[in-house]
Amino acid sequence: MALDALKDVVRKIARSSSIDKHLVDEVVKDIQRALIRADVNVKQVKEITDAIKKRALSDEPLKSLNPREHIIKIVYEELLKGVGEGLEIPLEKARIMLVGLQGSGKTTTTAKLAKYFKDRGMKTAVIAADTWRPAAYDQLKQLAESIGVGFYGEKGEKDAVKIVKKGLEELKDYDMIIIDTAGRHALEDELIKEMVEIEKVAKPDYKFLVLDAAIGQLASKQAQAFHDAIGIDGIIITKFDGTAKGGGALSAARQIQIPIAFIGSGERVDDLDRFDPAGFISRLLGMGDIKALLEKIERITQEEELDPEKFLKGEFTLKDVYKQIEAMNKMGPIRKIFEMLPLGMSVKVDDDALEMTQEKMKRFRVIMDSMTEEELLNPKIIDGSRIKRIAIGSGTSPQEVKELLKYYNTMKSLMKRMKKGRLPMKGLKMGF
Ligand SMILES: Nc1nc2c(ncn2[C@@H]2O[C@H](COP(=O)(O)OP(=O)(O)OP(=O)(O)O)[C@@H](O)[C@H]2O)c(=O)[nH]1
Ligand SMILES: [Mg+2]
Repeated sequence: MALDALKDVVRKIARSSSIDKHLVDEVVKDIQRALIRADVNVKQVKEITDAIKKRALSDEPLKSLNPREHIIKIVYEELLKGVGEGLEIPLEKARIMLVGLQGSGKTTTTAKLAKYFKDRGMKTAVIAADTWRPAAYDQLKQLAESIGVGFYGEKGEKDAVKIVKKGLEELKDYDMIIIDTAGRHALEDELIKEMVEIEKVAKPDYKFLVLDAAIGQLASKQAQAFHDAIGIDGIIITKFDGTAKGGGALSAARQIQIPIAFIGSGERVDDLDRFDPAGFISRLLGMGDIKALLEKIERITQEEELDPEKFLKGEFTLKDVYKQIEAMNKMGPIRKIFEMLPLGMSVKVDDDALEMTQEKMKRFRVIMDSMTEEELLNPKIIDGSRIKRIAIGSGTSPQEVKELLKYYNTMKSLMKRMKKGRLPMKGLKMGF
């Protein structure tokens, strides 16, 4: 991703021996290049980098920061100004209507949102109001079933407005209702007419435009057109994972002054994050997003009935590991968790050791069943001969037992690192 180059900029500043005009020029050029490559609007790039340059050479540094931290803080603040606002949706009864062009990710995002609100304790349902694409009904129905939320749709019915009307009646006991609509190749009159009619019936509290990040700078034109046609309350950027041009959609939101509500970065129903500008920029710069990570841990440990304090301290035994694995699985791929840690704070591990599949989980469970109570509570005592015994007892191999132990140890140290990150950071202290 082009924006990843921003992490290198921060590294460069952090490693520089002194801060002078030469370094500032270099840094500004690097940032310009990164933003332009990411398809951020050129005028905006100039605004951001001009401001960084001006402030870097004239602002009086805060006493608590060294000159390097001072520059990083300026870069952070000016980029933050450049992305515009986020939109926090209170967990109250509401209706959300998604609109967007064909293939932008509406149906997938409908499911992701449903999961998001369900995970936060809301009684959630979705309505399949895309009567344009024949497979749309099945796609959403399947997704809704897999995440366990309510669903309403009428296979074969061509009148989307009728479906929405009926759906709202059927689903009146639900708190959060998300409506998936049809897309078209372009914003044609027919699509506008349908959107307006659905809106009249649905009376959504939020109309979200789903924007594919891969369209880069075209995003601003598209967003403006939808906004003019039906009025948009927020933007959801999708496919942020698969494109170098994500900066285009980010700057579009800023240009037309519509908040970004969520960012989708993967095909799984969990790959959706609320857009928190500070956390987002912090992550982009490699400074991590400890706040979001802790929120996530808090929520998941609650679900799994684990003690978040112990979890974070790495105080757990193999007995807890099964629950831990479940909890970690819910947090999404380990790679994404690492992205939330500041650079230098992340532990070096190979992804394979932590990537957990259902099958691996089952095997780990069988292995744990062959351990004694003592071994489960104090895994340190598991030596070579015990490994052999456990492997034979569980019908696995010593290799697999070792893999479980490695998993356990890595998890422990990862949690300890996170705990450290929770300590109040002075200024912008980072783990370089
Ligand atoms: N990598 C990635 N793929 C995504 C993301 N969101 C959606 N997709 C994929 O994009 C494709 C289109 O997604 P849909 O949700 O069907 O798009 P849609 O807007 O409903 O499309 P129409 O109903 O045809 O208008 C699917 O293959 C999704 O898996 C994302 O955030 N990242
Ligand atoms: Mg769809």
